Amino acid sequence: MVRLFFAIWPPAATAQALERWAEGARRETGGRTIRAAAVHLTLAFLGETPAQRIAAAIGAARRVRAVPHRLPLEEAGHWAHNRILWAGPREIPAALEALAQSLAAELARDGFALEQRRFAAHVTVLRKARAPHRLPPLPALEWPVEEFSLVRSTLDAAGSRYDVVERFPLSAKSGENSFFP
Ligand code: 2AM
Repeated sequence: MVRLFFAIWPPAATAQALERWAEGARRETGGRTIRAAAVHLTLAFLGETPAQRIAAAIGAARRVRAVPHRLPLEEAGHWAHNRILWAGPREIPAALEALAQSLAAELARDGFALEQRRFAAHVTVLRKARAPHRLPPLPALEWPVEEFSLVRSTLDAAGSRYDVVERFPLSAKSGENSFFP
């Protein structure tokens, strides 16, 4: 069995800025900041999956049709139920919602049982966080979404390690980004 999920990864500078911001917020919340290399936004969580199903997950993801877009991160918050501090968009961009929906539909067609709860686009930056009284303002963050990835998560002494199994580029709508002289 392997622990799998689909996610998008931010540019390194954005991930580093989020880690720095979380270090500041940690004075309020305690807990453990997510290191920059591990910062991501989960699109679909498969959980423990038989290794022989990896090919089916890749096949489903290759059928996804979604367009590149930008992901604004304008808001931060704390969830009491899982004690995470997160950053996310004020409103989920339509293209991101469409990407998550298309992926969920293609996975369902291949028999992957995903949770039915609504997609809550968020980036976890701190775990085991107390509710903050006040958070430092988020910096300006650039996140062009041009691909998504199937990722394997392995638990070790240092926490979760993430390894990209396969990447799936998003392609612009036909005609939009093409030029034939
Ligand atoms: P979290 O950051 O909100 O905890 C790898 O574990 C990724 O999968 C994390 O982004 C984590 O979200 C997400 N994840 C873990 N368990 C999940 C679940 N049961 N449903 C949806 N996402 C989950």
